[in-house]
Amino acid sequence: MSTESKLQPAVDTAEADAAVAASANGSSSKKGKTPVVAGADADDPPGGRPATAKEVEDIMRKLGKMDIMQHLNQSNGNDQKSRKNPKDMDKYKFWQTQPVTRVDEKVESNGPIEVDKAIEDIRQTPYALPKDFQWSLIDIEDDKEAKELYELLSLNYVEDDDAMFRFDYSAAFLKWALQPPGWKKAWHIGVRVTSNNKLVGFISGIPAGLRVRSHQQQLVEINFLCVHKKLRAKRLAPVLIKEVTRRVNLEGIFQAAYTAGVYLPTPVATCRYYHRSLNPKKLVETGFSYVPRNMTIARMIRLYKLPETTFTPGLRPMQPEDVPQVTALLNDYMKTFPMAPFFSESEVRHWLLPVPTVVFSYVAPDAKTGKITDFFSFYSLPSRVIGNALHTHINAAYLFYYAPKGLGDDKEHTQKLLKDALILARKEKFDVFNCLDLLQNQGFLDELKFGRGDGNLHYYLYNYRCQQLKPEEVGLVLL
Ligand code: MYA
Repeated sequence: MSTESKLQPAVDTAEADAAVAASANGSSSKKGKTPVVAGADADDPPGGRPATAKEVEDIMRKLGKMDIMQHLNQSNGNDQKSRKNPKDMDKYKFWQTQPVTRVDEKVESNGPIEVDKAIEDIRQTPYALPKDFQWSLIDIEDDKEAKELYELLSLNYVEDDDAMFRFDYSAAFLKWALQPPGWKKAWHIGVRVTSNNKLVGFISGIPAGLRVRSHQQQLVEINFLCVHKKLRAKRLAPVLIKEVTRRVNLEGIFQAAYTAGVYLPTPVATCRYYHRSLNPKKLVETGFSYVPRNMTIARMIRLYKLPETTFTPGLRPMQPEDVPQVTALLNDYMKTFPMAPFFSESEVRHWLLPVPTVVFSYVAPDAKTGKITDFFSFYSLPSRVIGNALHTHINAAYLFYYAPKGLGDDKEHTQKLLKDALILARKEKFDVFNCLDLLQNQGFLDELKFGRGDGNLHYYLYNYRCQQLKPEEVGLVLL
């Protein structure tokens, strides 16, 4: 995962006002659809009716329209423009030298851009760093080094466009994220200042299996690229990327997948973040979300209130003996998406068995057969709130992999399952539940009162040409 997003602010227009007013008055413009009345939750306080799902949908849709207007207004050459939009290919000094799809290229077929190199043709020595810096592999099993990496990222990693929030991956999370089956220390690459040994740069690769349409293969997922704030714009990032590429190539791998908030040549898909408030008061206090006009905080609290108990019979935390069934269920579900990972049992054991404070996974068995029919997971990625007097962090849960009964063919069933994920996340004291518009997520975003975020997440493939995919064709979820 590589972009910070917060709830999109409403633009102050008559249309948005009307939408919010409709919700606040309880008036509805719905026609024909079965209303899922949020106010039906038994524990909803008396004295005000929360908006129906359709009303919320209308508000969200209208706010979505505002989003397009905001982006049009933004493209007047401000600082963010070159990061958010494509440049001419010859302006990408580094990326134009790499085997990636060009921004102006019309992709007719899918496949590698460059043929695999023979091992003896791969550079054997590390790329040169600027004077005063040296390479240093990070031993993520060592608590002291994991803490050094945590500190680099917690002060220098991804922020939202307004520099209000910064991802704060915990050290326990980083250990989990960097040590799946087949992980290699050689792919956890740090840069230190030679004189004082301070860690100032990092990039990582982990092994993974990915299928793109009918083709499947092993590749690497690249993540946690970071350069200390004081060393930005000095072309260190291209050196880190070339070094990880060299080290991955030495293991006979020539393709990679990665995500970023910035626009690079050239996304295979562009997804959007969505946020479901669980603790609206705190989110408003931190500036993550806002109180729309004609809405009050009390009303927002009612709007986002969740039941105390889950709906799905038998829902329980995933256990080691569930691994074979979850692997089969998840792989079957993943096959329904044109770009999706495939998992071995040991990968499912690593990625999906619960890890306290890091990843939360639940399964639901069929009442008669005991066979697992449903599964979902979410992970914990707090964001540091920059310069807020009341709060230091927002506790965010991110939807990870899931597999609903019947491969998601019953939309209402999937909605209920994901509502259970919200209920459990709230019980774990998360403030917000985030997800992208990939997988079948678009089928529950409105009904479960998610709001559109202000961040895009672009998906990229290295050395693999691929016709563009829609968000709902993406099954890959990166951390
Ligand atoms: S995405 C998360 C990235 N990290 C952050 O956003 C944290 C905060 N930012 C920083 O730490 C720095 O700004 C970074 C850039 C390090 C991002 N991915 O050194 P520079 C290009 C790829 O002067 P800096 C994640 O982790 C930029 O277009 N390239 O810039 C996935 C320009 O190239 P060009 C990026 O700001 C990473 C050049 O770098 C990114 O000091 C996947 C400028 O370098 C970016 N996010 O440092 C990496 N941002 O001139 C690719 C900027 O061409 C993996 N740039 O425009 C590729 C596959 C490798 C393995 C292959 C195996 C086969």
